[in-house]
Amino acid sequence: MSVSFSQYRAYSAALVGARYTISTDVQLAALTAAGGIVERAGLQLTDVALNPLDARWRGIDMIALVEANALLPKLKALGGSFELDPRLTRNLESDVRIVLDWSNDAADIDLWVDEPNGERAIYSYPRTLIGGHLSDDMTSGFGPEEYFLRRAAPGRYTVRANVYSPDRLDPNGLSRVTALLFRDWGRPSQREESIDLDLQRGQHGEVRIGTLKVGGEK
Ligand SMILES: [Ca+2]
Repeated sequence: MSVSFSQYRAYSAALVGARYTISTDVQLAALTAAGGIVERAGLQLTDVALNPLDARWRGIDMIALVEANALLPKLKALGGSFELDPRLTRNLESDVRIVLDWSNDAADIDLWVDEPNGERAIYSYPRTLIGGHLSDDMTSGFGPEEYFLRRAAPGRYTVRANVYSPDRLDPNGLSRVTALLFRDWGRPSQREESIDLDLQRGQHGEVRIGTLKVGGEK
């Protein structure tokens, strides 16, 4: 496979490693090891942010930058740090962040988010009136695609995946899409829900993944 594939795997592994480490109730004795994992993850994400991959991975640099910025304070809390160019250090916290990726190379799946006011964030309309921002449309590879909304209006946000190229799904088995739904991204109060959805052979069109509620409801 190409270099960009291995870079994507490094990106993906970095995220999984960092997420596992941070979500684990780390004991004092394990802090150093945990910090090392998060530090490596931060360096890998920074590398992806600074060295854009080929056209298959359009937009992954910005998504990696968002992840790297969120890792830095967590690593500092573990007693470590990693170098992040000051020009890339930003306050990228947000009320809502949604990330979609999928298990098959060369598949085109699209993240759609329906907002409370009836607008849909979609590749053809990536910037919505309330400030929703969809990352670049990935038309091959494994994703990710990201929806980012700094200040969310109250209401329901419905997350959908649109299977655009079903012929490229694995004909011999299931293909899986994974959505991560974050509230309070990059803040101490951050929380997330992970939703996996299996796609059948030949399945195409839109499929509802889940709903994220903001304000007014528990
Ligand atoms: Ca896509």
